[in-house]
Amino acid sequence: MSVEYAADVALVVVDMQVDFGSPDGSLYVSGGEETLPVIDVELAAAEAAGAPVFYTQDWHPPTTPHFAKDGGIWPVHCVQDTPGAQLLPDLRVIGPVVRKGSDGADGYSGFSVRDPVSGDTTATELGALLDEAGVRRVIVVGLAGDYCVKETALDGRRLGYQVSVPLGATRFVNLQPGDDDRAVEELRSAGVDVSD
Ligand code: VGL
Ligand code: ZN
Repeated sequence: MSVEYAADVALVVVDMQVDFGSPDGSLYVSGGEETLPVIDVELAAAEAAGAPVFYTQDWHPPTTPHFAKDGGIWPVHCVQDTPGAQLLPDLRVIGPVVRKGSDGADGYSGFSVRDPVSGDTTATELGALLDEAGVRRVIVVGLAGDYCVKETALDGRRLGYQVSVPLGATRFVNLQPGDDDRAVEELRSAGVDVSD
């Protein structure tokens, strides 16, 4: 276990969904399923310490500027109520699930979504849930390290939390070679505690 859990330390499990974490998923993140046992250890540690646990779920409508077919960059993935959008069957779920992207909004952070037309950002309920629980540190795990995990961690810093990302509990898309190293550098520059 990389981090000490406590009642004011939350574990945030990002987008551990079939389309990202299953080898036949439509936006499979290489090695994504290998994070399951690692995340399971984090879940057990969080649970034992009475630390709150939250999950995010990418939850897109069938048409959204997030998808390449509609002007974005991604293959169709995590469409609401489809099997690919389900949390991985082997993931233990012991806390609330925050969905993002539901109304066609874009963006990668678990804390906020962005209107693709106006660019306005709106908060998801994650920040309020963390504050209600009195959280000061957030441990961010899941998929993918260069998108939703990174943006959730960076937003967490902007919102004033201490943030940790244990690298064994994430995997990277690497659209461009080296995106993983660049993401780690960006996280560290923002004051995120990135550990192996
Ligand atoms: C994600 C690409 C597109 C992620 C979501 O969860 O990291 N990546 N949508
Ligand atoms: Zn998405």
